[in-house]
Amino acid sequence: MSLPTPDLSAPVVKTTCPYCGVGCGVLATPDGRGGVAIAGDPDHPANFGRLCSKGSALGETVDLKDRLLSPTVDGQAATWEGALGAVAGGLRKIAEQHGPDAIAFYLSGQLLTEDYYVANKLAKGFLGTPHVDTNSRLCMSSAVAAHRRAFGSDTVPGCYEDLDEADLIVLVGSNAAWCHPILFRRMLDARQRRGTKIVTVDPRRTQTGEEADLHLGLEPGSDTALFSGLMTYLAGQGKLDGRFIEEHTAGFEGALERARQIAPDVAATARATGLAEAEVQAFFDLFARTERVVTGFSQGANQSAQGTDKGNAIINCHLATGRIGRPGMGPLSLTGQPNAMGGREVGGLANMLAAHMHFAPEEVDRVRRFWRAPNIITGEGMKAVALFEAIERGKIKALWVMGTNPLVSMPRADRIREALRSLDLYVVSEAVANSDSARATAKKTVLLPALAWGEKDGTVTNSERRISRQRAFLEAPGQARADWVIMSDVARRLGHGEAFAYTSAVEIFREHAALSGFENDGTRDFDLGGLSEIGASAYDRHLPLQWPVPKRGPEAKRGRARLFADGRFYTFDRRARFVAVQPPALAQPVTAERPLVLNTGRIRDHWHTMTRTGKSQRLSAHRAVPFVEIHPDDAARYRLTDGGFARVTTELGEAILEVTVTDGIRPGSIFAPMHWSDMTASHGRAAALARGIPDPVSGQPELKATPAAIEAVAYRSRGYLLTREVHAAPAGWWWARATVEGGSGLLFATGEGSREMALAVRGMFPGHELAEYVDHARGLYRCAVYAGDRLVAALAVAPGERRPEWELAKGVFAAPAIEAMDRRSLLSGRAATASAGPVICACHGVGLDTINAAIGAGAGSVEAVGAACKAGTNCGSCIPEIRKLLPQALARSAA
Ligand SMILES: Nc1nc2c(c(=O)[nH]1)N[C@H]1C(S)=C(S)[C@@H](COP(=O)(O)OP(=O)(O)OC[C@H]3O[C@@H](n4cnc5c(=O)[nH]c(N)nc54)[C@H](O)[C@@H]3O)O[C@H]1N2
Ligand SMILES: Nc1nc2c(c(=O)[nH]1)N[C@H]1C(S)=C(S)[C@@H](COP(=O)(O)OP(=O)(O)OC[C@H]3O[C@@H](n4cnc5c(=O)[nH]c(N)nc54)[C@H](O)[C@@H]3O)O[C@H]1N2
Ligand code: SF4
Ligand SMILES: [Mo]
Repeated sequence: MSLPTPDLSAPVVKTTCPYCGVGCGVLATPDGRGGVAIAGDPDHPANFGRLCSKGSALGETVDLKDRLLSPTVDGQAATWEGALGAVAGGLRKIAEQHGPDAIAFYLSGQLLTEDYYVANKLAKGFLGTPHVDTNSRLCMSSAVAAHRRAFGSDTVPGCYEDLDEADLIVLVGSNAAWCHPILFRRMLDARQRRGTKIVTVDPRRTQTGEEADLHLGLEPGSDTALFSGLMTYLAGQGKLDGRFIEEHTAGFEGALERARQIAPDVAATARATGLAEAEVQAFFDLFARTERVVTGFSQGANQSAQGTDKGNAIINCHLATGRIGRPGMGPLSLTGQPNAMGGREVGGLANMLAAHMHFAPEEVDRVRRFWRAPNIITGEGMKAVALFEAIERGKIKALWVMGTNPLVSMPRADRIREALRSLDLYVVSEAVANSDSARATAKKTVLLPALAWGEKDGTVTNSERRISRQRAFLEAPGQARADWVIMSDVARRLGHGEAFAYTSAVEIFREHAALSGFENDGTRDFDLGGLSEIGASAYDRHLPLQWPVPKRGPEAKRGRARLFADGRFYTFDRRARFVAVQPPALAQPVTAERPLVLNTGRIRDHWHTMTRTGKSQRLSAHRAVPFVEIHPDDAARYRLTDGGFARVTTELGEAILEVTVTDGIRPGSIFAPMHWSDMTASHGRAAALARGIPDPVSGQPELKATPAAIEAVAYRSRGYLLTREVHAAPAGWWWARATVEGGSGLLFATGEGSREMALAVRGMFPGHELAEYVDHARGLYRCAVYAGDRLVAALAVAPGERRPEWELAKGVFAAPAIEAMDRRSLLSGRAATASAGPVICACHGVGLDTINAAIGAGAGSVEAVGAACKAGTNCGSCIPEIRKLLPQALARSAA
């Protein structure tokens, strides 16, 4: 078939950031040579021109290095004909032999709505397998379940403008300063403009907590006690909205009674959450006396064995005060992925059918008729955790993974890798060739090259139900194809050509919109009926629009910012439901053997498994190695030192991580980022250590609280190696890889001394000129490798206690030509000029030492620091860190 060709004549293309659920508008200006200049879109209502560090660095991630550019079958290059034949043939055979429900799809909130729609339709209507789930199970499914229990539908009631108009913003289990940076800036703006108070609820004091007016560092997993206590308190203080409860809700009495049992008063709440009474009292007072409250919640709530109850405990407090659907108030689920919402809209979760419809017989029949589906499914499929367990048991014979990297991001990932081997067919649609999941193998393994951001066309929906366009501005590279094109081709080979005869994304969008409006008449929240006849040029010009967009009525063209202002919900009696929640309990208590609670999550500048942000040297500078955060008391107990190494062990395996000692974490807890994989580190896959016990309602696995043990690990030497091309680390090293300007950097630790290292290095670069500094008595070795005048590698080895500082060498390595002075400083390890220190501001590459120097020289505010050294003046993601440095540096210079 002929593929849609992007219009490359327009110099500036309006598109949407492919990272978080804020959904910022991006202006992309391709340079015609495969590169692109990136700016924020001033007209986009999610960001009004701003971009965070990740969005700003998008231009550094579009090169074709590491890309999967042609199909492969069992590791051998294949034609599309061959690869698609293998997929279609395999699926047909497995369906015939074992039934269609031996086939599973594992999709992603990073697919475009059009891709997602086609996957869902193919699996649930035509192949006839219900086993379609997505990484959104690990991400948003508890919020979905909480919405459905409370509202009868998966509806986000409010919008971003509510943050501008709130007087109190409560953030529960959200590190928005790092994970939703542009929304967080909006919250800080509200504070500046109208004095909005910000409260954070998180066992860790993150950068978000640092910025908050009140930080509640509660015990892991105790959120239902906090919000039960709040409900009890609001009732006791006469702060409930009796009329709203009476007219628009059901189940209040039971929920309040349960809340009173869990947390009868402030003191009991404090005990159950490990907070001080005064903190609890301050929060309750603030909530009680402030009408305009938005409660944002994210993974500290969702990724929990009580995730759904946490969501409902929050929603209960909003329903009880009638603070929903009106400007400046409401619960607001902060979605993670760029199209977490779009996936829910098409029905990508195993417990949904399509277009926010489930499995009532009339819904199944409606979807069947609309699709003219020969094999419509009639009930729910397995959710992610159960689905991968079914692979282990041999029940699933074929798995198609699309747009996600489960061998890094699924709990129990090491077990899953083993299980995949026994699959008869394992298909991976990927943009990169070397992701951990693309390198796994089964009896038959097919890799299909997918178009990536900038090359593909379609829509995404952000946290506030706003549908925006992603537009292509680069040529399709190699043989890569859009995911929907690939799937439609497979459908055709299976004899379903007519139902998948799409020739462009807009045709799919129209069908998706039409299904949402089909026999709807206001009975379902999700309705894009008004867009079901959108023409190709209107779709191309499509402006960001918030659903519902029904066919008739005032919202037909404009969409709608808020729902539920009329107090009418999507339950059968149109009343919202209070939910009686469970008292807090961790899914797995800690034991003497595993006494710590392992919490996992994100850092500022990396996205998930780093297949994209890992390409950017700017984004790799902020945190270059996988690490574990631990409280000073625990560090002392386990004899760990800041900057040293620790082995973190759970029942699932182990990781070796650099230790960060911080009082931002509670004693008894440790935190490790989820980002490092086998691609980027030797022992850094912290995400795989999670046990992932699912929430009983949503099936979302617990990823924030796995019992763990920790112990110190000592290496004799540590060092760095900078090379022009990626250099494989010798077996036996601990290593982490980061992209640096001009090449690739390896930070390593080994059991060898400087003497052995010197010998090894000489063998690594035969035929090159080596300049060395050797001091084996002190365990030091430094070496610069030249090819003529060109610096091709630089290495330093030092005793194992601390990582040798590499900022200076990185600076020399980045320079196009090397000066004599630089040659000397590479070997001496001392800068000819002052070093900038570790990078704080990724956009302008400003280091810690530079910022401290600016403060020392009199810059007394974030703005003054920006004026002095540019730090924090582009995306602002580092402003919280700069603000934290201010008092420290001022105190130092005063002393
Ligand atoms: N930089 C960056 N931004 C991202 C992403 C990324 O990879 N990198 N990913 C995106 C995606 S898909 C998602 S889902 C979002 C996630 O965004 P967030 O949910 O903000 O991020 P996390 O770091 O996963 O977890 C948030 C916080 O939950 C806290 N927490 C742990 N246990 C508990 C608990 O029991 N109660 C409470 N109240 N809090 C707890 C953790 O300490 C952590 O600070 O970020 C999105 N944005
Ligand atoms: N322990 C622990 N585990 C976690 C979490 C946690 O907090 N702790 N968070 C969970 C959450 S919230 C999430 S969202 C997941 C995220 O985890 P994943 O979804 O596994 O992470 P990504 O790295 O975003 O994977 C996306 C993959 O799709 C590929 N890709 C990019 N563009 C395209 C495209 O257009 N088409 C196709 N077919 N492929 C493409 C990328 O190269 C990449 O390999 O991790 C979950 N796992
Ligand atoms: S906040 Fe950052 S990562 Fe999220 S959409 Fe905006 S620019 Fe992209
Ligand atoms: Mo997520």
